[in-house]
Amino acid sequence: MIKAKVEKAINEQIKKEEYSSRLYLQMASWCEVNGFSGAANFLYAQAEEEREHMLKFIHYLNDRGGYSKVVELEQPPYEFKNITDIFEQVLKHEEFITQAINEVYEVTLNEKDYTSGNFLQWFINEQIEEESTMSTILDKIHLVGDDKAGYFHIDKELEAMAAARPETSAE
Ligand code: OFO
Repeated sequence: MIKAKVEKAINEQIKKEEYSSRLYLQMASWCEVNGFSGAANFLYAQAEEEREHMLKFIHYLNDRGGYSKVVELEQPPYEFKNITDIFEQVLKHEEFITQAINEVYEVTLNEKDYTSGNFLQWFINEQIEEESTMSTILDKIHLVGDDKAGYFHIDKELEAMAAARPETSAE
């Protein structure tokens, strides 16, 4: 049976992963209506991936004898200045998620729940990758220029990145 503190921490993380999914979904919708189909595809796929992360936590907690709960979520922002603004917010959010996962990991160590700690390793590695992807995208945006021509190029790049995305391994 999973310890109460670990169960609580994982339930809080389930909420954060679901929020991430909704945040990226909202951003994808903004990109879609503003003519950035590549960025939209990339963010729709990212929203899907976050949902997979949420499910991974849900199944794990239930399998360990806990009970996963889905709770009310706050409304994500829906007004954005431009693509730069969106990806700056994505990177900031991913940094927040990394911190949150580290905190869950700390709870597992304090509770001597090494199985859950081991489970969390996958997410720790995943966060390295996600932060690096988002900061590379931001670097490219700054490189091509934060103007219409630059956004046109970056949208093409994001289209290619969305098409080349590996299938999510968060089963
Ligand atoms: Fe973007 O990360 Fe989930 O965990």
